[in-house]
Amino acid sequence: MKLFSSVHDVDDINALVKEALTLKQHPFSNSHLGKNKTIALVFMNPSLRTRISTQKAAQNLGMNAMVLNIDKEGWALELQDGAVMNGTTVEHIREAAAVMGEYADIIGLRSFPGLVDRELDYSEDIFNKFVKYCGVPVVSLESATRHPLQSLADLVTIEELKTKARPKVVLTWAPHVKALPQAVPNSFAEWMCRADVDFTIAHPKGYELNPEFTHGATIVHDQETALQDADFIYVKNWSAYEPYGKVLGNFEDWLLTNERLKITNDAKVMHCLPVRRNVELSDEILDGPNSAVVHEAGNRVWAAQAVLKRMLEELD
Ligand code: AN0
Ligand code: CP
Repeated sequence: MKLFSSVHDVDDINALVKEALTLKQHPFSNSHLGKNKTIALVFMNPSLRTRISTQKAAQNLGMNAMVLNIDKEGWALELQDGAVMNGTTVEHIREAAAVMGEYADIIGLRSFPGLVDRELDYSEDIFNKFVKYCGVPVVSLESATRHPLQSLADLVTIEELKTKARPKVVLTWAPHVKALPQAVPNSFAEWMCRADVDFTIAHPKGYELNPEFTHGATIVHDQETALQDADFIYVKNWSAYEPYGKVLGNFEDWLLTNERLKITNDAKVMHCLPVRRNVELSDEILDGPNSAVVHEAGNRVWAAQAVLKRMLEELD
């Protein structure tokens, strides 16, 4: 694997899930694969889980991991081709990415969307430029429109915790105080539409995701209807796709409660984290027996390790 930016970069998602679960049982079974290999984890935005789980995954494979918070510790990057750089930007992504490619065998990149220009965000301008100029395999640590390591960890979690062959999985929108990217729900939907699950998306009217990601899902605008007999509930806020990046209203009644869990099949509740308590998810759910959020975050290591293993196996 030379690129991990979406589900489209994976031939067989079930095999990758299986690989992650095998690595969870035997974390150090491939610890020679990454000997003398280096991964650079480049962050243009904050992170807790992605940064540490990917670092740990790399270490389990015997790699060296270097982390650069380029937004805080690097030079201000210019992204425009042909720019006359007489303003605040100090270094062009052409040189910055190429130089990092000299130091690393694999690069991980996190680059959130601006949520202003939809066309620009959905063209994955920053991520694609980085891939083009760095010249080494790249793994997405969440780009403008997708978060594939999260989605793989989510699928691993569902595979582990499911109690029937084809569970019902519901992605539900939740309230938030800020405009958040569509990357996590886009990506989750894209993976679930290819997994062996019965997949429903619930959101208030106006929060429709780009249909490119949701093709094949059942989409409803009533949370209660969606939750009927659900085995997994994936809670996430996102801003509108149209009008792009906007918060359309509070919809406080979309906050999941224990009362609402009663109509589910004792559903496990998932969230990628970080979560705002009592805004996106209630204390009673997060502290209750149905919460799978910490378990899910733990699986980020095995998802990252499965992907890095595939990349290391194909390094020149
Ligand atoms: C980010 C998002 O919603 O994409 C990162 C989630 C992993 N969340 C926030 O900015 C709170
Ligand atoms: N879920 C996730 O990607 O968390 P971080 O933003 O903390 O990396």
